Amino acid sequence: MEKEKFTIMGVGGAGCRVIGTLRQMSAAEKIRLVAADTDRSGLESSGLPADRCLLAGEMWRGGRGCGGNVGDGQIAFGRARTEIANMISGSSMLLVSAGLGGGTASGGIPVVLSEAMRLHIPSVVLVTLPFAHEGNLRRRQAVQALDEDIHKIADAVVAMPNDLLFSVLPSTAPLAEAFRMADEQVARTALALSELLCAGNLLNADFSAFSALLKRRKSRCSLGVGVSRTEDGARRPEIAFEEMLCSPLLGGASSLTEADAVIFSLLGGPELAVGDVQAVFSLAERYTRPETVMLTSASTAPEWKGMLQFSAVAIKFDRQEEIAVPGKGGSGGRRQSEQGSLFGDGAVEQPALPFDHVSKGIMESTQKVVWNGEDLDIPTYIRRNAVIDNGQPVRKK
Ligand SMILES: Nc1nc2c(ncn2[C@@H]2O[C@H](COP(=O)(O)OP(=O)(O)OP(=O)(O)O)[C@@H](O)[C@H]2O)c(=O)[nH]1
Ligand SMILES: [Mg+2]
Repeated sequence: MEKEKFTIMGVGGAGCRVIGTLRQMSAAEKIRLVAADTDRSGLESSGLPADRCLLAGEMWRGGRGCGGNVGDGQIAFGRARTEIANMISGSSMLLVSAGLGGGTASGGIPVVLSEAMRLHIPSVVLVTLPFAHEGNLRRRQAVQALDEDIHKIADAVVAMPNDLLFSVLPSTAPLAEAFRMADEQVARTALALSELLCAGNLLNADFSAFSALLKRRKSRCSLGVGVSRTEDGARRPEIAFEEMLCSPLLGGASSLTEADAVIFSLLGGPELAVGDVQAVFSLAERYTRPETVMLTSASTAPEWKGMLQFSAVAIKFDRQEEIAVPGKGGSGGRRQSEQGSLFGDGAVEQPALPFDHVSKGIMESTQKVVWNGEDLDIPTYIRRNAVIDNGQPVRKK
């Protein structure tokens, strides 16, 4: 995959700021950066030229944002499907970055993803979840957008709680400082993921393996990024690794040691030596358990000259979660039956029919009909996470 065809889209205020941060990194020069917001000032903070920006719902929202209203974000983006499709068409992969909890990103991202799906563009979502002190409404909106829409359409989702920042920041740290740190970490991770997924790298992660790890709905992610430079001399790999371990969105070394899966990615200039690769990955192995699933990638590019960046996305699975099947369309989750005891001894597996949520069709761009916190346009069996079986329990041998 050519890097020029890898598109990173920032959605909403936080997403646009991540794009602004990426623009200042020379290593992001070859990636196509675009931004979409309902707020004109958000797009300005991306620093992108007008032809790379989409001001959704301009006539109706007046370029002032959605003020935390998810329904407005949904409608504004729903009415801009053609523009969204034009922005992403021709991409070989799309990474969408945002902070969930407000109106624009929580409502708009599912629309962007459904357009990507229609155009057969694989999508990866990299989002932060609101700080606890932002209140329950923002948290609920973020979780609802993730669980009810984003996880069902995206090929891979990395969602990190902003609260992890407090593992390294004192509680008296100004909020602006915390957000600046988050922007930098998310931008660096977006860069690492784009390198990880571009072909032609030294070690290249297989997208279906990547997607299988990150498609599970109830996984918790955290991420660490460390950078070292030529001036650090022979200890470059160790310094990058140590910085990654202290990274604000990682949540400490225990996030690695307790992870079920970790995606490691090493980026460097043409001078990257075999010894550097060995040194950094052997350190990584020391901090993971033998049973941890590891996906690794190492790549070099001229624009990384003199720099070494090591990043980790640590994933902890929810034990109750379905076992994901790799690949687009997912061909349906397959869930170990929790009802096995109905058939005696718990020695029963219940096959699930491959039903996937694809889209709400014409309901996608309309205001949600919500009752008791449930979106009634979504079929009940999806809302309730029901496993639809073929009526044929299979006995385990
Ligand atoms: N990384 C980062 N996160 C931010 C920043 N500002 C806000 N956030 C987080 O992102 C969440 C969503 O905020 P915004 O991006 O402003 O929301 P939006 O998607 O633009 O939606 P509306 O403003 O309601 O239209 C917040 O709840 C915060 O947790 C920022 O400057 N950087
Ligand atoms: Mg906003």
